[in-house]
Amino acid sequence: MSQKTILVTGATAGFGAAFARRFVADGHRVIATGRRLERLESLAAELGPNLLPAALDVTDHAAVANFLSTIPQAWREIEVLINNAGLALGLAPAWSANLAHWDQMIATNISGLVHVTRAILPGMVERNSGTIINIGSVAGTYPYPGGHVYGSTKSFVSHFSLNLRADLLGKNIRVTSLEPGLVGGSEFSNVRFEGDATRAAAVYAGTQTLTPEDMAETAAWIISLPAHMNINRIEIMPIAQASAALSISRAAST
Ligand code: NDP
Ligand code: 8X3
Repeated sequence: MSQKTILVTGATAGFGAAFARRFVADGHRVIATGRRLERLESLAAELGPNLLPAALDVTDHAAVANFLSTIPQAWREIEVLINNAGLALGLAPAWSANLAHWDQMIATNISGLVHVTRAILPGMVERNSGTIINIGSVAGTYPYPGGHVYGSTKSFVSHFSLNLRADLLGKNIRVTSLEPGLVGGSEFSNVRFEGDATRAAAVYAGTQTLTPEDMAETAAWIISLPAHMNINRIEIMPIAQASAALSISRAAST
């Protein structure tokens, strides 16, 4: 196995921290980014010199554009980019949802992801080598009440990934949209419900969810595949989840 330099966005919690732990354990070097630098420094203390902590808010377009120039030269040839930073905010119906929440989801899950991609991709093209894993969601394929903008940002992630492949045809650069269902053990629902721990815990109550480590296992598999193999999209649910959402309102009068 050759050592790769891997950039993970949103490595302060959940999937991102699990990616960092798994990739370092597998012998790779990880640039762990996010807004909460103290979390990244704790990861560095835990994982040693193969973890480079670097604060990066993906919605700060100037910081993203300058990012490579701010890290040591020896870490700038990114072989794997994991576009993981993302969030859902709220579950209110579209007519009463908080517009600031919608803006923040779009700024993070769409604009942030494309700006990071645009900053890292030219180096991959120059070297004719690289793998990008974009973290989508089953919410990008299956609608659910209150999912409106969050789900649509993840539809964007899936289709952007396929479109990148169209541009990259003929180059040795892989792009995958990794689309999980219910994953516990992260801060996702705490963020969605703005710190309401009881409501967040209820999302995972009485069921066996996927885990951030399952996501890391999947990403480790994707990057370990022979270079000619590209996983375009991969959708994963826990056995306890299925799509069964088509519904009919019977309340209308005839
Ligand atoms: P967490 O809330 O645990 O982690 C989200 C990460 O994103 C944090 O590290 C956070 O870091 C980072 N982040 C948020 N906003 C920004 C920003 N502006 N700039 C940089 N980093 C940011 O959630 P998960 O680990 O569960 O989610 C990871 C990804 O997986 C997300 O894209 C999510 O949509 C997706 N997903 C999650 C599922 C689940 O059920 N948990 C299922 C399907 C997809 P910080 O706050 O320090 O900046
Ligand atoms: C996270 C999964 O179903 O909560 O993307 O939207 S879901």
